[in-house]
Amino acid sequence: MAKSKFEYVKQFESEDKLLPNCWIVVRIDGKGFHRFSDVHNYIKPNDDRALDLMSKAAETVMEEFKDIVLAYGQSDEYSFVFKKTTNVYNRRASKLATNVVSLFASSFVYFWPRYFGTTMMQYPPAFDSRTVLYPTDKNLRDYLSWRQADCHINNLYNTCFWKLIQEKGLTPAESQERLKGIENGDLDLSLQLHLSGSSTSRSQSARGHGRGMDSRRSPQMSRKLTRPNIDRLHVDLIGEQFWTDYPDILNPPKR
Ligand SMILES: Nc1nc2c(ncn2[C@@H]2O[C@H](COP(=O)(O)OP(=O)(O)O)[C@@H](O)[C@H]2O)c(=O)[nH]1
Ligand SMILES: [Mg+2]
Repeated sequence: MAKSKFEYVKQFESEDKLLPNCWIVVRIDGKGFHRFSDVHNYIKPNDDRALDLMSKAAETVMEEFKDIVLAYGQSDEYSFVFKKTTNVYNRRASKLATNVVSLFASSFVYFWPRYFGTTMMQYPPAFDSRTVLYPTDKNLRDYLSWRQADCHINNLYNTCFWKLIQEKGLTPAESQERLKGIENGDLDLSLQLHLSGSSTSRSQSARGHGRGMDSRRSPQMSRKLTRPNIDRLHVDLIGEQFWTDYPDILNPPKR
């Protein structure tokens, strides 16, 4: 068929194919969730309904994209790790980022009533998305450690901040002042779940399955989710144990 004279405009589209042989991480993050969480009366500092809804949306993304080997989430963000050899959307960065984030956002809205009951959503939330390449396994593990360390630090601070307000009657300004200059190591709290964030792994042959999970959340965490091989875990990603228990994540079996 003859091409129209307008066809040339296609040349303005830029090529954004990601390098081969690298881990692809797509990270999504809620836009203005400081306000969104306030407007919807999220429990401070951690609202389990919100965290569970985020994990449900992440699982929906994993059901659609079979090449995601691991997802890690905390607060209003989620990271999705695609296996190195994935060829989904021909590794086009914008296709990957936009499809993941739009499915995540629509799932967040779709499943909202399941987690928030009669609490109405007051306005439509938005999420941003980016793709990042990690050439080595170490880079990937360091990336996940970075996000989990961020989760620890924020939770230590937030938990102390809100405890001083809720239990000691301080104002937010007084609480902030009190915590100024205190080292993270001194904020000694046993909040394993909230400190760890949520990981969702696709494990074909996890050795020692179930180890390292937080027992306080055991009914939920030991539950098999919609797809039989997607598990919701609350584990330490920084140490060695998780990677020993789930060797398939870094070395997915060939299909
Ligand atoms: N109260 C509460 N707030 C949360 C929770 N999860 C996320 N948030 C809020 O969401 C914000 C997310 O951080 P960030 O992405 O940096 O801020 P944003 O630019 O406003 O989205 C946090 O600072 C909190 O205000 C939660 O479980 N409870
Ligand atoms: Mg945000």
